[in-house]
Amino acid sequence: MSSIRNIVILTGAGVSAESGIDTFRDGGGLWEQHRVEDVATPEAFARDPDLVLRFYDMRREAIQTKQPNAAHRALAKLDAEWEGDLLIVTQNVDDLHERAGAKRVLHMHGEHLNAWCMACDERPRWIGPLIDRPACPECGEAALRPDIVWFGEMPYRMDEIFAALEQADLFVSIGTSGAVYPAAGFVRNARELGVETLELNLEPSQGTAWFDEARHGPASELVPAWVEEVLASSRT
Ligand code: BJW
Repeated sequence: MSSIRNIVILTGAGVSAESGIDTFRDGGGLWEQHRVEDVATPEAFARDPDLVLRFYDMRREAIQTKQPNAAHRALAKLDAEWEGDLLIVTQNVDDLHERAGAKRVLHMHGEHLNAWCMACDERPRWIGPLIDRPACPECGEAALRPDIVWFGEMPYRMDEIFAALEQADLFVSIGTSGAVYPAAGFVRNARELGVETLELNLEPSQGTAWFDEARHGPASELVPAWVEEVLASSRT
């Protein structure tokens, strides 16, 4: 591991699970309470905007009461101390990586605390509800939607992600089921590029066979232990 300089880390809902934020596909996860096609597609928003806005207003409010856990803090420590390139590509739409202190974070599926104005294309910071159709602070139009990448929409900053994978020596996937593409394909992209791959997840993900190594258990235990390991190896 001492030859590792550039790291790409993919995180998913499992990283925030121990902060009390529901995952998507575990028992009791979000999709058991709401059919995904009812809330997380552009078609659903066109069909029933009130349902979709209420769903996201509820979750935007809830995440503001949650706190980062040991996994977020360990990744923030790695971000602060790692001298090589490092990119935390998160599928999560909460802000717990940032609140733990991480700086090199890319939100490929958007952010709860942004709105997206469909009239002027600006993405203002947004902490309150959208259900009452507030005016966009930039253009004044009542055309704000959650800044969330729904099924069928293009995830953000894919060029930056692939550029980071091309330079990476290590790809680590943490707390994600490997069910949603293109993120689920990153492990195969990394392998094709000759990048070492590691999975840290509660249980084997759908893509677990693609990883060089997989460790299974809670992120709050696996991630701090791995971070200490990788930082120690960089000092030898
Ligand atoms: C723990 C833990 C603990 C628990 N410690 N671990 C057929 C084949 C292939 C692809 C497609 C297809 N049909 C359609 C597609 C494309 C589609 C897709 O992938 N669909 C699949 C369902 C098949 N993808 C898209 O549409 C994407 N766009 C796209 O593809 O554009 C075209 C394109 C092509 C080529 C290149 C680039 C682009 C957009 C996807 C948008 C995803 N959006 C969502 C919803 C956001 C809205 C919201 O938040 O409400 O994003 S879906 C949802 O899933 C959310 C998540 O970010 C994402 C991933 O979920 P995640 O994070 O993996 O959570 P879970 O719950 O699935 O897993 C949690 C894991 O944690 C589990 O494994 C647990 O065991 C573990 N865990 N506790 C450690 N304590």
